[in-house]
Amino acid sequence: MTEHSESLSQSQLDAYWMPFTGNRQFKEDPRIITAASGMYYQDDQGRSIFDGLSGLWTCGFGHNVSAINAAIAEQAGRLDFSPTFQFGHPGAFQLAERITQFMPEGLNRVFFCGSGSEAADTALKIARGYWRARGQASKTRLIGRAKGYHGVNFGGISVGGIGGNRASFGEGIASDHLRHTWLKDNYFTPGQPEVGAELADDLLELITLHDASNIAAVIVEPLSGSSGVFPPPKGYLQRLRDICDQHQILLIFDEVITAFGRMGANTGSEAFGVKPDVINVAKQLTNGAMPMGAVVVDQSIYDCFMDTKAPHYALEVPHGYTYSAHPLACAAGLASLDILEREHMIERVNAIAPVFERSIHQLANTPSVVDIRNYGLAGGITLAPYEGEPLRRPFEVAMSMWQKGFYVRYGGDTIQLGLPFIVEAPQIDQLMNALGESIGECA
Ligand code: PXG
Ligand code: PLP
Repeated sequence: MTEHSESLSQSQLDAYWMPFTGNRQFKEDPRIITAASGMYYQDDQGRSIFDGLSGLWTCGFGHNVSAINAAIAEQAGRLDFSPTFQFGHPGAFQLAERITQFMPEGLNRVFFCGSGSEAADTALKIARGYWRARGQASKTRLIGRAKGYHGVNFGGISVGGIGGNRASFGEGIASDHLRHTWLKDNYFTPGQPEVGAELADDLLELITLHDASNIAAVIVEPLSGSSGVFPPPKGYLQRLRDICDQHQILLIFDEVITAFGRMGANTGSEAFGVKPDVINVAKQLTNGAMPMGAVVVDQSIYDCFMDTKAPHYALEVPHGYTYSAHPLACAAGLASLDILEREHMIERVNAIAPVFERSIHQLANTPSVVDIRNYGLAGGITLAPYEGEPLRRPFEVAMSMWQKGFYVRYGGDTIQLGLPFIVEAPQIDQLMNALGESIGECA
């Protein structure tokens, strides 16, 4: 029996409650991926499908990277699991130091977790704990931004700014939101938009409302990914940084999508030239081969926790996950960061990003395209809603693309593209031609 002829029973299909999926539609018409290599998946019909989102923004180097697989296998044969509460294994320390080599100067202490959502809640707790350790326990308020995505845990959805992810779940953590930066004046701007830096002044209004003595941190994605790829307006992030500095508010960059190459730089911080106090990473850290997230903090934050009068054996922060710094994830992370460097992945992104930019913006005149945005190897296309059914068109476009042999992400009113770092011009052409056709079909 070939691998792609294996079929799933109805009761197997029924048993799995799929994440962020229309389960009823999926189970009527399953899309089953059985294998992957390089930039292509194989489905259970034996078709080859181009990976237009690098997994879920995870697999920039392509799939089944032999050096990563070998590192995981080697680690599994030596130390499969090890408790990381009160004990350590070498890979955790090695990966922590390795990560800091990709971070801005001073961000050199790393707390591990299992995902981007855990990174968000970890960073928010660190921010509150930091001010408490500094004797400013009233600084608890957390500020996010509209259209922000910080995962799905309670902290993350509270600061997150995607209504659909929060509205069903009742009270969260007290938080406020800056306005998003998606302005009509900027529609169809390649790269960073010119207009909108002044939107950072929303933070000043929130400071007037709450007083800085009650605000712990602002968390933003330097480029909002999940809600549709929104690069920051020129000057916007610097303005946020300046206001945070003036008012002693921590600035957290959620770089779960932007770190480790997708922006054509080590981080979004580097790409956009603004240094936060905390950077969250996940996804590309292991090229998606193992689940892992991390929160990287400025040394002054770590030092503040260590500067305590509590006994030296006491916990400085009562926080951590069973799978924090899992040995297999650490092995995958070390192998991935080696590849990022050795195979000049960031240079590759920078070389191909202009081709991607030209190509995606050629869809501008396609009917029902409202806006197109891009930066590095991330792209977002907003589509006009069908009357009364705002979410249907992107879904139909993505399904049409799947039929044509391309995986693209749809969410809300947008189609998102996150091409593998190893993509070349012919694949970009094929993808955009197919996408133009699919959008046309759903007009
Ligand atoms: N922060 C950011 C900025 C993210 O992009 C998370 C946190 C949460 O990470 P986890 O590992 O808990 O999922 C993310 C994840 C999409 C898409 O299609 C984006 C994400 C996840 C799945 C799909 O844009 N972002
Ligand atoms: N729930 C229970 C009952 C547990 O024992 C634990 C961990 O020991 C957790 C939740 C947390 O799990 P994790 O550390 O994987 O986040």
